[in-house]
Amino acid sequence: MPKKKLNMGLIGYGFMGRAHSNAYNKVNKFFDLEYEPVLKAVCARKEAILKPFAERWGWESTETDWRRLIERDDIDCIDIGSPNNTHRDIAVAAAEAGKMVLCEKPLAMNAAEGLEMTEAIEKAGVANMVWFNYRRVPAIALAKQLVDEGRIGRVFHYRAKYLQDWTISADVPQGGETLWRLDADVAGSGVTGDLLAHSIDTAIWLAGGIDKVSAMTETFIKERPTQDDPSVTREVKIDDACAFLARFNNGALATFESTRYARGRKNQNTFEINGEKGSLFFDLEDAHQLQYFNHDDDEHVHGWRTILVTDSEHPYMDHWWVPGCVIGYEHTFINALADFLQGLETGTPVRPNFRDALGTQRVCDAVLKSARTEAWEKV
Ligand code: SOE
Repeated sequence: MPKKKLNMGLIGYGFMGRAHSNAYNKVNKFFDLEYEPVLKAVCARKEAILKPFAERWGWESTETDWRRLIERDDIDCIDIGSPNNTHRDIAVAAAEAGKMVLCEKPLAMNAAEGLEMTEAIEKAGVANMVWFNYRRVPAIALAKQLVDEGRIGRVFHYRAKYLQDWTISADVPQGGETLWRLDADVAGSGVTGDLLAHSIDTAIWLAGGIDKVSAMTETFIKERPTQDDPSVTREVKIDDACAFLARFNNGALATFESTRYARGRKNQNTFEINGEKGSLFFDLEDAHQLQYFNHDDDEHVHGWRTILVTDSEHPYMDHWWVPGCVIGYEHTFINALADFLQGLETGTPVRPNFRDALGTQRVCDAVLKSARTEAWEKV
């Protein structure tokens, strides 16, 4: 049967531009889907970088103004892979033009923007998804399955860490094409929006909504040179590190920690959930494994088991290789895209949608507020 074509317009050619372009190229090779994304147009301001990017990834055309991309009748779906301070305007305009919208995380600079975007999307009634790609790590999806099957029972504790080390040197500049994550005017926040948003999205998915938080943040290096002009030094306004306590709506207690100053940690995203009947532990640096403790096991074999999440019975793995052959980071985007396309096919919309991501954004806002007020803040 001929596939239904979905004409994509991607904005951004950075890290996420590559990850998403790769997903568009691969998804129909590994998943049997009614829809097929067509790489219609990619958009970014710098044509000299854009043209070779488009050629490399197979984009049919280019635009240097996102408004023009949205105006085009031959584009069905806008994918926002540009820096955070562009998300709101693009998403609202795309929704008003009746386009489907995919958006990179975090949803917005703050919850007020996120609400505007969510309302525009819901008013337009367009299909949407936010790329919280770690939900599509098979081991994390398996954790969700085990929680939903009741295997760990009532949750008492949730413990999340998201650690990196790439900004320790004071020489790392801020702002500009590749280092906008260090510029609060472009990123909105530091590790809270960039890294903890992932941890919060996963936590809400696995353990339910968060009621209130008590946070502390620190900016270790107070001034940095700017990337575009290293002779100019500016104050750093992002949070380099953040730790917070949280209470879930269901009464569970949680701790979250994130930093870009954990020497030796490159992308260590972990969580442990302790429930009445069992516990789960995951570490993104060992992404193909899920650790599970089952209290119902006979006592003499009690112990943590390590599940190698590569069998065809495991989430997503029937689309990939034979048991024991692991998949990686880029596959999480392909899995997410497949879920989005399947949602169009079945009429059951994919999650996380804009409304879900707004929930995460609200937690981020409460965390940053609590760090300022030094008090517990309701989400
Ligand atoms: C930051 O270094 C970063 O690239 C995040 O922006 C991504 O969301 C995360 O998945 C990997 O780290």
